[in-house]
Amino acid sequence: STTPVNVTVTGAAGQIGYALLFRIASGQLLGPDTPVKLRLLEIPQGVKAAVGIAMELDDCAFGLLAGIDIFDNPTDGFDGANVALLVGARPRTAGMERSDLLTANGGIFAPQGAAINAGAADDIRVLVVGNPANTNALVAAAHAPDVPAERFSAMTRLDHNRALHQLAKKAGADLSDVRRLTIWGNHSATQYPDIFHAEIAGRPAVEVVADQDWLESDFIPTVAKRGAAIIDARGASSAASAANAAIDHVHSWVNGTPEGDWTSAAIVSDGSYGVPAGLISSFPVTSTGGHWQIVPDLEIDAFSRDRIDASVAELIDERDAVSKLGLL
Ligand code: NAX
Repeated sequence: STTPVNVTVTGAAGQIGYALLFRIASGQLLGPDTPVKLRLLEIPQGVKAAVGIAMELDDCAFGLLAGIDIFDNPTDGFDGANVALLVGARPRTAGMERSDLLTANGGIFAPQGAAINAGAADDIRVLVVGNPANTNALVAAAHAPDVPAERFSAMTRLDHNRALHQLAKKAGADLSDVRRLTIWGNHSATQYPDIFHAEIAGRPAVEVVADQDWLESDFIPTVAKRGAAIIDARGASSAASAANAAIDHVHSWVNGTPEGDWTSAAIVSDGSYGVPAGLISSFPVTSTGGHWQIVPDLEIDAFSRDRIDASVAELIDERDAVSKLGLL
């Protein structure tokens, strides 16, 4: 179809925004046959920089870019949106208590959810990137009662991609041979990257690697703490890799996941795997027809159970905290 898809990006003038917008406009989000209209949402102080990015987008002469509009309020920013990438958030600053962080982000994601409810297109799909991503998605979804909860998701695809690389490197395998990895739980240091169902060139990953010590003391902490390692090395948080993961997430959601494989995304729980229904938690997921499905019936051993439970406990804590703050 030649009708452009409206893609709203919040935090458009930030570092992830800068890495993301050019890839969306070049067709990597929705494919080479789908024109896009960008709706850039910033806070008033970010608008001038967003105008500059729009100038650069114009200067790329992307054939698929059907228009760019810039907004400083969510009501206009989400009007008619088909896809919304919620990147802008309030970062944790030194000395900030968790309740301060959740309150500040509630002040962003509650009105954005309400604006999505009021004005987004019927097929709206929302990806929350801004941290704390799972709980921000929960808050946004709670303020959009007319939008099915399954249309709200939070990003663990960067964690998934980080895990893919680490496992392929350890096994000396091609990335394309690694399948069925899973990130469970929260996009935080408690996340659990699970290789017990993973395969490398068709063989169980745990047989190929067969190194429990590596799994516990290297793989899991390396994946979970990769964000901090990037900040340490680069002096700035992950941006291009985060943008890449956001592209991957939406592309998988809209265009489907390959037969025989799955990916990871934080989506609303239906109670699967002991994750309380309604929480937005990362699961192994496939997508067909534009809908995520949680991969069913995986066996979870005691080692995995403990780690999934720990991350889910953190999500329950965050949910209870935003609930107490009146944000749900
Ligand atoms: P930046 O600080 O570079 O950019 C954030 C932008 O958001 C700024 O331009 C700011 O003006 C804008 N903004 C703030 N409040 C807004 C609002 N209410 N409406 C619209 N725009 C608003 O941060 P950046 O490095 O781009 O990171 C953005 C978010 O992604 C952060 O919350 C960060 O923690 C999170 N990340 C999430 C990841 C994930 O895997 N889920 C990984 C990367 C990243 O750490």
